Amino acid sequence: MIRTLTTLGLYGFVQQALSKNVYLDWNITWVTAAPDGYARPVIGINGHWPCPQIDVDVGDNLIVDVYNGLGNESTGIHWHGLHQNYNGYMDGVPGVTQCELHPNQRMRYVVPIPVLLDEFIVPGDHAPYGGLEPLPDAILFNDMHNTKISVKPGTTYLIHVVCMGNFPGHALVIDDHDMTIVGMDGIAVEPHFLPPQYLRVAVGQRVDILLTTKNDTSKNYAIWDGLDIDEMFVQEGRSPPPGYNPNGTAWLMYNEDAPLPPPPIIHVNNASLDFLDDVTLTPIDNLPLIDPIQHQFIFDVYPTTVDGKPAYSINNMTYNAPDSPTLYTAIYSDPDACLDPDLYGDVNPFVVNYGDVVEIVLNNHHDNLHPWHLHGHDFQVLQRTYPYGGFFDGYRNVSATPMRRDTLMVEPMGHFVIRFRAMNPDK
Ligand SMILES: [Cu+2]
Repeated sequence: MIRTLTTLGLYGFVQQALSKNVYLDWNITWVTAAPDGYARPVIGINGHWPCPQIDVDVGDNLIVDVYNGLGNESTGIHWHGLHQNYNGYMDGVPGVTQCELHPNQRMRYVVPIPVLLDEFIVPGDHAPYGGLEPLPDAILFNDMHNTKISVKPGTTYLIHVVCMGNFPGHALVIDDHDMTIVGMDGIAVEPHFLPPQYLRVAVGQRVDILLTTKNDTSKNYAIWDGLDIDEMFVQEGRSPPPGYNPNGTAWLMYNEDAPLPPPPIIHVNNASLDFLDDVTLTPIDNLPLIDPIQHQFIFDVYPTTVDGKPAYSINNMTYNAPDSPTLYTAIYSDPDACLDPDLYGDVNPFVVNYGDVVEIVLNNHHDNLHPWHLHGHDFQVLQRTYPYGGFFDGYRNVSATPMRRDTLMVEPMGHFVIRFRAMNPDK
């Protein structure tokens, strides 16, 4: 039986040092793991799961020789959060920035390590399914169940939260501790004191938090993580299976001898008001709104089906894999010809010039929320509606210094508007 997992990672910060080459040899294979007590096949590296930690310093070159030992799946390695500036062919997106890495094939990834707040890697995993998205069977903190995180009293910690599951999003509460948000998707933001709101993290998003521990070490505190029930059940029109537990618990440990308390009970009455609206944050660099724009692309996204299976369309087109990776088509064509959208085939291409300012308006005509991720760039978020906030009909109260990130959630039957300068071609 294949069970699915959804995970939250709390990861360390890379340190400044002299640059060096860091060489790794990875054999990607199926391994059997049972982090929640149920054995299942998972994708591992060199026979291990959890996958090995990579230790690098800012300025290093990470050089990874990857062998696909899966046998029955092609793959690619995406270094989520590393924007691969002028290095797009290392971005690991099969069919777009590279060919699929088929079983028994090898590829060397060379990845410069920039200054950043957080990042994680995603081995590409095709997960075909014949109906609604599979429900996660368990929540893992740092690849474990019932995770205990030891802390010292009276200490301020920088915590990196990474939502690395596939579906759905999460909410995170640390009982009786306040959190201050200082970064999102690697962008440092003006510190934002979280209470009374809760933190919501969509798939692929990263959040950096300061947390100051108590001086009293007599008690431990539960860390509560909840899967987004709206996204899984309410909006999908399905019921939870009997006994389904959408919550996971870990503990902040002050005292090994003290009991492990149950998680707090939280009540979310209004998803749009009780959760922090990340669009209201301000990047610490105060980058002004990028203006004027050279392109405005409007994406109307609808749920649909392909061969009877659920799918989504952008402007009436579902995803068509290009015949050859789009990046290769651009690199190997005549510099003038590569600006012609027809060159790329039936793949819904939007071609822009280097340095152009691009605005994307995304109207979500589905009554569920979805995270959207842009590779290779951070984008400014001009606006994002509450659930059922309607489709784009003009700008509303745009900040002069908009929030930036690389993964953004659009609410059901609502829209967002993002803007970025296209400054990341390949070499
Ligand atoms: Cu990514």
